[in-house]
Amino acid sequence: MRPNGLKQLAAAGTPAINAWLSSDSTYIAEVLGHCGFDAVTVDLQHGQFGMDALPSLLQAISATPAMPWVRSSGNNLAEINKLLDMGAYGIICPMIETAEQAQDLVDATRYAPLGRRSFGPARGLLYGGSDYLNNANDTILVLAMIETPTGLENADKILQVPGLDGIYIGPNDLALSLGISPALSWKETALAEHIPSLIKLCHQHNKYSGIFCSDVDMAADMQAAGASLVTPGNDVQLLRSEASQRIMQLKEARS
Ligand code: 3PY
Ligand code: MG
Repeated sequence: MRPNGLKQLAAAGTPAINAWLSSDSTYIAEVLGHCGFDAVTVDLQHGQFGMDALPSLLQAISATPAMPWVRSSGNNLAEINKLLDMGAYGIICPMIETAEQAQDLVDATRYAPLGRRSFGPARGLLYGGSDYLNNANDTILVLAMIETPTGLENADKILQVPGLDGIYIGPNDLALSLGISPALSWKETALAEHIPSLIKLCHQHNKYSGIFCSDVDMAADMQAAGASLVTPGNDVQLLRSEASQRIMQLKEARS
């Protein structure tokens, strides 16, 4: 089976850099995949598109060196089975709060005996290779999002669920649910304590830690804190930030 580059990076202790696709443009998906990101994650939770957009987005990412990942819209076995069958090599599942919910996620993503994933890998076979069935459980990365106080409280138990590779921290929902404005810098809030503790906990359990970052400075801090994977903003944030920067530069050059 095609190896999962993200697992190889983690084994070497090298942090991965992940792109986040909130639009349904196959062109943008392909461009991001050629930029040097290790993975491109299609956001089915907040992206403004439905499941029908997924096959072409995953095909576009598969035409690049980046690994095709998806954030599912929820912890739903039928949806997650389909995403894997379409060739997703990583699943990030939002709002996991308990070990039982993490077990449901494992059930949806792993073939028996680890889980209850149904057989029908379709495009997974084309992208992964003919030995997909025997190697999918060990190759595909599965991350549970920790983004609520209950998830935070249960993180230790969640990380002990067999078949789960690790967690992906959602700092915006975590801030919101802790009564903190997501507009504040994480460094000025209780997140400054919670986020590094979560990453440390993953190291203690030898598990994977990913995190969404609002900007490149936060992503650099998270790399330094030992995160396995950082997402330095989504596609639209990258576009806005570069466009604003160029406009500002041209306006300043006038004076
Ligand atoms: C969060 O920060 O809550 C996220 O879900 C990031 O996408
Ligand atoms: Mg969230």
